[in-house]
Amino acid sequence: MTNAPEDFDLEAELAETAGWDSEVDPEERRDERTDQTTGSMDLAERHALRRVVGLSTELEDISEVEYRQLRLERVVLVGVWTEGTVEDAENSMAELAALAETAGSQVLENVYQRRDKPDPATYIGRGKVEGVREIVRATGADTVIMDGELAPSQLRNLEDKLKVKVVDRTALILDIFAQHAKSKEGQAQVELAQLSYMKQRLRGWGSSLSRQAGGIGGRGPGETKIETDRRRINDKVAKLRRELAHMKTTRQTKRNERRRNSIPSVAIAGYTNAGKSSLLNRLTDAGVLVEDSLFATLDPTTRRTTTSDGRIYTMSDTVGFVRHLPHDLIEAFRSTLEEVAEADLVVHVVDGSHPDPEGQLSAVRAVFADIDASSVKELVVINKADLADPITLSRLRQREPHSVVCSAKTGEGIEDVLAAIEGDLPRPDVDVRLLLPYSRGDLVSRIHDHGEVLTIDHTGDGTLIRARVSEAFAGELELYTLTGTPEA
Ligand SMILES: Nc1nc2c(ncn2[C@@H]2O[C@H](COP(=O)(O)OP(=O)(O)OP(=O)(O)O)[C@@H](O)[C@H]2O)c(=O)[nH]1
Ligand SMILES: [Mg+2]
Repeated sequence: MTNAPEDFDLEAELAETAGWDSEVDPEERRDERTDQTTGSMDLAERHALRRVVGLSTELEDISEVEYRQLRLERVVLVGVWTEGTVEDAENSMAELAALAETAGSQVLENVYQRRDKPDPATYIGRGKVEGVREIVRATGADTVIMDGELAPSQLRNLEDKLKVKVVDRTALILDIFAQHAKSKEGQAQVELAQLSYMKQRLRGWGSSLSRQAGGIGGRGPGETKIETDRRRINDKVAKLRRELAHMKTTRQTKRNERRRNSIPSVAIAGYTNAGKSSLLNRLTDAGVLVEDSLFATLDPTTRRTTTSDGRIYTMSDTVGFVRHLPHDLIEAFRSTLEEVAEADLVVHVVDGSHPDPEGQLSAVRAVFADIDASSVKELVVINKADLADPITLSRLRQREPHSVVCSAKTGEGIEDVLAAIEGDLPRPDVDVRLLLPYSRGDLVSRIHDHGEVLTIDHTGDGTLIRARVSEAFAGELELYTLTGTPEA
């Protein structure tokens, strides 16, 4: 157990870092210069952050193992900015603030540091840790949230120095998912992701607990406990996987049913808060929850709808994506995300009023690649046209030739979206000429629902129809198919 890569010797590490406070980090010196020129630590700007009061976010004990509860109330956000422009860094911090607020925390301060790469021991520069400590003390924050996925050792070192709870962006996203999952399947998926995250970090939490008990290096009993915890987590993971596999079968059955009837499916996907649920509501009167919050939707909703010529297809809303979506979550949500991979068309919604819509498009496509959905036909819907800058809209239109602009809020462009979706749906492609007896009204309505009716005549012998239908359906209709040259 102690040989696991993430396990390192805490005592040795602490001894090694004992002198840090008096050392000046070389990164740090340059950092201070950068700060002066960019004004990135500008106090006024930091205070400009919206403050949201209330709502503690105590995670329920999601497993029987001893689990570090996330109670994020008064938080300080800390980022490391390694590449890109100042604007990119600020967008990233603004997104972290939105995530923190969605989780129910009050953001007190927001600081980031320019570095070539995160410090292996403390993520931010060693000298900067003291600065953050000052901020924590001055604001009375109880938690520091780091903008990234940190190694357990980094979290532990930071907690040791900052004397408050330190969580990373991944834990924060998992926490939001845990709060928002409603369906049984969604809850099981989040729990699975949380367990995988925890499992890799048991040692980290463990040392904090043992510190409370007074023995920093107190391995003996602690180790045994971690062993048991790990085993219990493994058992729980196995149980959840079995349950999820069962739920997947149920969904697969429904999907097969749709496929048998050749009902085309459209998946609405995109960055979180882009307006996916609003668009589904606009297009189908779905009545799905819309909220100005990140990851408002976790459980996919599917609605049946029809094209202007009456063919049935389905449209589903899906969980939103975000930059660096935690890998544990993608894994856990894989079966839900398969809906996107198996759709006939992906409607990729992007928020045209966001400061970096291109960044959102590529973050979403990175997830598409991860879930093998890159080959599905994609229609880009540039939403929030009512708020967006026209220059941004035309830039996006140019970059994404297969796109439409709309506002799910005002309804502007919605007709164009519908037309574009219809144009992209697979079309039934077998021409048939049928004479159906009047007793088979059911078949006539199925042809209306799933095929394209070209002509229809009610004759003395029955309903005479020329239509285009799918190959499978054409097979079913064989008995009534007329051969020979159609009469005029
Ligand atoms: N101004 C404006 N606001 C919009 C538009 N579309 C959606 N919104 C708002 O954007 C916010 C997010 O909308 P949702 O439809 O919940 O977004 P989503 O993509 O489903 O978000 P998640 O489920 O959280 O990933 C809500 O406050 C909506 O009212 C639009 O066209 N214009
Ligand atoms: Mg939604």
